[in-house]
Amino acid sequence: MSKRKLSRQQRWRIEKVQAERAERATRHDVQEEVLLAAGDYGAEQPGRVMAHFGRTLDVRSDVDGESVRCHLRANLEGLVTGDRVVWRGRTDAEGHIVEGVVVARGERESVLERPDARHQLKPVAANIDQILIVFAVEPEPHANLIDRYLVAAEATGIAPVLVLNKVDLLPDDGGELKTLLQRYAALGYPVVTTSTSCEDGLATLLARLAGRTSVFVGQSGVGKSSLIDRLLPDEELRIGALSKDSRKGTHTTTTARLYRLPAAEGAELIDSPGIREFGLGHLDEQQVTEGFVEFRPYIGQCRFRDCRHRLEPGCALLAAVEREEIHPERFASYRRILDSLEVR
Ligand SMILES: Nc1nc2c(ncn2[C@@H]2O[C@H](COP(=O)(O)OP(=O)(O)OP(=O)(O)O)[C@@H](O)[C@H]2O)c(=O)[nH]1
Ligand SMILES: [Mg+2]
Ligand SMILES: [Zn+2]
Repeated sequence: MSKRKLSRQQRWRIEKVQAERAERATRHDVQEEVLLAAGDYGAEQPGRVMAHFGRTLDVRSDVDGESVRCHLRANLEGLVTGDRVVWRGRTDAEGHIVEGVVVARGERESVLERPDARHQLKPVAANIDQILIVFAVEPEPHANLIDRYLVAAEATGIAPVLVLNKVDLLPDDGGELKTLLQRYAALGYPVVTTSTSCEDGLATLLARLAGRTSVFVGQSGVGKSSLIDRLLPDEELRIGALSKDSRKGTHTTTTARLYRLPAAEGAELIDSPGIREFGLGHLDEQQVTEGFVEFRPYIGQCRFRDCRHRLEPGCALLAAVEREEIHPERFASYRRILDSLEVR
């Protein structure tokens, strides 16, 4: 009996030792794997995505403000400019961070999305307070382009601002565009007129940018990158803002990039590639209707609950157009957008 007991105790001891050994071994394996995966990467630290280049990103450290080229953990997809991230840096012999790896994405306060060629919504930039819709005297904006941008902006819930650039090319009387701009100002939209050759406009723009993260959107060639180039004092900061495409002789921007503007306190501005056509196929009819801010008081006031505001009797929107409380061109624009949704 005692013999058996002893052996049982022994067995128990042996098992215990083996179990401890096994546990130590797996723990060691895990540690080793972590060390291997991390290489000589340092501690986790917070940062912000400054630009996105497919497989790699530029991340600015929140700690020292330096930008580092980073690659991504395999499971991290869909990061965009403006995203807050957690990353780790790898240092060289002198202790300089030479590259990094992004290990996690932070919560997004807001995200600007844009439909791609296949009408699929794709995020363009994150954590934005303000969308600056840039248009210009040249290329001349087609009739309802601004309305499309405004509807898209209203749907994101991020405040839009209209920026008319190249006012140096305006006729002396201001022309039709000035009149158009006044119409939007009357709707309550902040409006800024700029030219890369006019300090006044640039100062007004800077004042609007202070203390916020803004994104420039608009057609190609309206001068988004040129404006950023003028707002950045430092040659070094301007990298990429106006890198010339030598084949086409243009400055076409290909990736969204975040700039900090030292000329205004806390101003961050994201440049984004121009787009030929701003599709609204991702929105439904109600979102488009609500995207016209001056329609809002009349929504739900029509005689028929399912009123589509075409020819229906008792339509509150049509009546408001009749009374000139809604501008007929804005209403026509609204109709055009709805028709374009139906084509798809
Ligand atoms: N006359 C005039 N020309 C301007 C002004 N701002 C920009 N330009 C010119 O407009 C052209 C296009 O400017 P960009 O800054 O590349 O335009 P962008 O909006 O960044 O274009 P994408 O990157 O393709 O979206 C350039 O030839 C600029 O020199 C301006 O205020 N006045
Ligand atoms: Mg550009
Ligand atoms: Zn109606």
